[in-house]
Amino acid sequence: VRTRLTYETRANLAKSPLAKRLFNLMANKQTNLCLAADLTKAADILDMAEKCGPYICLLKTHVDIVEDFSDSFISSLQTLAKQHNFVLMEDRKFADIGNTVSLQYSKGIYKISSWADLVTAHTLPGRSIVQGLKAALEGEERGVFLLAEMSSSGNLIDDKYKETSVKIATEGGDVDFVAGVVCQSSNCFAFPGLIQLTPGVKINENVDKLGQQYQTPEHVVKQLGADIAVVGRGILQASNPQQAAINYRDRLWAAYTERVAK
Ligand code: 5IU
Repeated sequence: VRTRLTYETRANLAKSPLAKRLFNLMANKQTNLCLAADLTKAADILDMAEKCGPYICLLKTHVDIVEDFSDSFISSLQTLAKQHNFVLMEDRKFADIGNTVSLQYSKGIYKISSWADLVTAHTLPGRSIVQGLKAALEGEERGVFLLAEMSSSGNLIDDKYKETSVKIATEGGDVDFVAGVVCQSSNCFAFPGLIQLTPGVKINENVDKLGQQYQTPEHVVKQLGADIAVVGRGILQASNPQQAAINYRDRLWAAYTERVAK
């Protein structure tokens, strides 16, 4: 089973160069924590990235919520990513036809493909979404995480949608672009070269007021099969975000080492 294999082993099985890089980074830096930097001021995101950078493998943005977005914000973020050795993911959740997502990925104000190592996409439009995203690239090393499940209560995804999403991630000519799957269960996919990203992680809380459902770090890694756990408000709203990041990192990493030791 993929969840019993180490990140080092899985790096060697990955078809996506980005997945390989991220698996190796996680193993070397000893962290499987992703910070969801859902803040609306550029300076606040950079401040969080600075404080939490040493403890995360991935920093996830929603760039369209940043009120003072600028090119210098992006270059500062890239500098921090290099300095602290983490990867950048724009959680754009692309969901349109190939031609449109190609434009949304590379054009407009955000020019996402120019800076985001990874992006997320819905599989609803079919595999043409992967082709569309790939078509926007000009040789940059990039990857996509495809959504196969969501953490929100009452979401419309059923088993068939989940299975077909995983097929898109694992079959066909574009699998070298698919770095992983966003999902909530260890039986979601079998191929060990893909990374499972799992949001909905918080200590001391089960839900928020808008449909989010939370699990503990230990549960998502050991029971749900998460390779990388996404934590947003659990860190952002803590009285000491850096200490919270250390705490989440420690618990997530311990859960991973127990998982692969069994
Ligand atoms: N996110 C989810 N659930 C999902 C997917 C993405 O929460 O199923 I796909 C995103 C939304 C937010 C982050 O950016 O992960 C979770 O933030 P909190 O830890 O603050 O709930």
